[in-house]
Amino acid sequence: MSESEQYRPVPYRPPRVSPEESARRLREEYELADQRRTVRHFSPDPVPREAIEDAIRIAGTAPSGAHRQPWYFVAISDPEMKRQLREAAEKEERSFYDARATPEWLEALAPLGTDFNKEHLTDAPWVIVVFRRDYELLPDGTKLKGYYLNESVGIAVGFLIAALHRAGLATLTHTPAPMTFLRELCGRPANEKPFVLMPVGYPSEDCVVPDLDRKPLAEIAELR
Ligand code: IYR
Repeated sequence: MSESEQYRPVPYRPPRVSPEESARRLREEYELADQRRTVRHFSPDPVPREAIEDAIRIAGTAPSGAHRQPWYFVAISDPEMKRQLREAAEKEERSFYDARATPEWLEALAPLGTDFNKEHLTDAPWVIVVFRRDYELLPDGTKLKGYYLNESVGIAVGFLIAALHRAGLATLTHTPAPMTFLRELCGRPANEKPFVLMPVGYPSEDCVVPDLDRKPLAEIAELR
């Protein structure tokens, strides 16, 4: 895609879904969505690479600013790479929990039971590192800027989480801070910034999650 391309619309005729069928699908989708929990205790059971590829393909269907598709996914199953990832992430997290986090932040995290220990990074069969691509470098050296980068990549990650959940796979949305080490570890170029780290797998047999409530509709929305 070069910047000088013109608008050339093509027909779009998705099959119309009846209101009844819509209602049924939405109820079903909510039941499923409400069963999803962020998991911090993973089984080492393998997940086929095709599942990861298919889920990333779904993430790549997300809408994006100016359709620049400003994302790149690195899925890691190599044990040595996961070990290095864990080591680097734990180094950052230790300084976060011991020094950088404000008391208010630590208080907010207390009910989640998180700490610097990131065993999920080596336990989970896959860790997906999502990068935000700030600009495309065209073969002639010109930079093609991305737009609404965080919004676009955030939506793609949402698609990814939902697709994996639907496939019976658990995820953890992990954003070690700072994440700069990920770019080097994954050998990615300077136009890409680490956005999120996502262990993927099955919950371990002894997996526990915090006892959380979700806000009811009336607290998160109003319809006028
Ligand atoms: N990045 C740290 C801390 C952390 C921050 C938030 I906000 C969370 O919802 C969970 C954890 C960590 O991964 O432990």
